[in-house]
Amino acid sequence: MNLEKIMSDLEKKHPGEVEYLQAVREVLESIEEVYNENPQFESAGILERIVEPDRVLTFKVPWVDDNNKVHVNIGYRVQFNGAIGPYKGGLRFHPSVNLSILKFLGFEQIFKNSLTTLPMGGGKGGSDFDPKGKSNGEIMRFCQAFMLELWKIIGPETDVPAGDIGVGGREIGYMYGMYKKLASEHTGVLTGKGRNWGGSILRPEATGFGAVYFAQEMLGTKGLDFKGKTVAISGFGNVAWGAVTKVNELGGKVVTISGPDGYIYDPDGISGRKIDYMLELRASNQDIVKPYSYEFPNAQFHQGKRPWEVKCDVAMPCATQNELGFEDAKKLVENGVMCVAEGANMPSTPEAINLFIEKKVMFAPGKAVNAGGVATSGLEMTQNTMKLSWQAEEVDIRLHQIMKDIHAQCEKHGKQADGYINYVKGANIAGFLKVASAMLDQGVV
Ligand code: NDP
Ligand code: 2IT
Repeated sequence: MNLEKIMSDLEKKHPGEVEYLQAVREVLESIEEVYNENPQFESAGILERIVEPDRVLTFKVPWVDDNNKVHVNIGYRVQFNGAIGPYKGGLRFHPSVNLSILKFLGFEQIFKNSLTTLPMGGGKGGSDFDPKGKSNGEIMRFCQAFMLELWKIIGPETDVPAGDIGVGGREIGYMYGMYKKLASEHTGVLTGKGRNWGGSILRPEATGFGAVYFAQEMLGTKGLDFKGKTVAISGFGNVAWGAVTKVNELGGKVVTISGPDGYIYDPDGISGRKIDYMLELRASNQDIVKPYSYEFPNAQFHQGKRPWEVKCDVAMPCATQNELGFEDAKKLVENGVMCVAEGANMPSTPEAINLFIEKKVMFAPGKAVNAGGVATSGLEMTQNTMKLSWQAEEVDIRLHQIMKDIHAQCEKHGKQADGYINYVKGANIAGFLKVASAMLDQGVV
């Protein structure tokens, strides 16, 4: 593999798409060795084919606000790779959304979905729509206008979107309603549905729960667990909420959450009613965490800062991409962090990851750690196909087992001679091998 040549060709074709190029480089660096050991990959052009999306749909989303003003947003769906199953991946509504971000997320999703052991290809979509401060009616009209275009290319056996930043149960409901009306069918075309109309009971918690199950496996390799551990978490959205809940259940103490305005340090631990309060904060649609410090006076708000300066045993970035840089990683290492598990997608920069690996801190990437969300989406698809609804315990047992299996795959492909597990390498190699072998079986298509 001529990595630098592939990267420079890609850069020429996709100038300025920094997040996408960052995600591709990480995977290529990890798989270089196995790729070179298997010349059949090279002769089938696996790399050249896997780094380009199968197709990208871009569309206009016009909608009318409460004051009758017309707005136009851009909608996207990136169908990246369908070798092992229908395209599957979330929809992100955030003003920062662009093609580079959706291509990085869609590319990551290929390997993440492969790791889940379920038959799902990789995709991602979304819009630069900003849900912040919008009324319920505006959110509904936007979701309907978005689906008016998207429905043409999705389907339960073709492409199955779900939530991501800015898209939760409410948005999935509005989009599903419009799809059902247009397609005249009630099928599992989206996941994250309400539990009364085909949704999986544990889907809202699944990403955070799964992330903590994965971190538990990481700690387990050293004979440790969450009991008595201090945990720093970023974000206060869907993933952070599930993670905070599960860490508490397992006996750990979560001392931080964060928003774009700064972070909260709560030395007493974020538990009980405080976790419910996180949901209330989110529901306020303002996306700021500062009010937590008024509600719980022992907690301190640190304006414009990130939680990584706090002393902790375990760090779980659960907000967004590139939110943990080299300086943050340095502080975490200086403060004795033992385990970093990414709940978000690509939250650590390459420089931060390299430092963790160099210092032999246990570090695992989002595509392994947060795969419980899409895995539970896969279980929702299975239930929809069977027209059955499983109890929470059944879903939780399966989710937990899938996270253990993903950990075992990472260990198998990432364990070094000195015993250190390079989860980045392990996750990328395991995820890649399955997709690449499916692509070989199916010919050049
Ligand atoms: P949510 O929308 O529920 O929460 C994300 C929140 O984090 C937003 O309110 C956003 O605020 C805030 N945020 C954005 N940037 C930062 C930042 N730099 N520091 C702190 N907070 C920030 O999203 P999710 O919880 O669903 O997603 C979080 C991450 O997890 C994303 O990377 C997503 O891709 C990933 N993920 C989500 C899954 C899911 O099932 N939902 C599954 C797997 C991964 P603002 O809008 O103001 O920027
Ligand atoms: O990044 C992700 O894995 C998600 N946002 C969830 C995707 C899904 O299809 O459930």
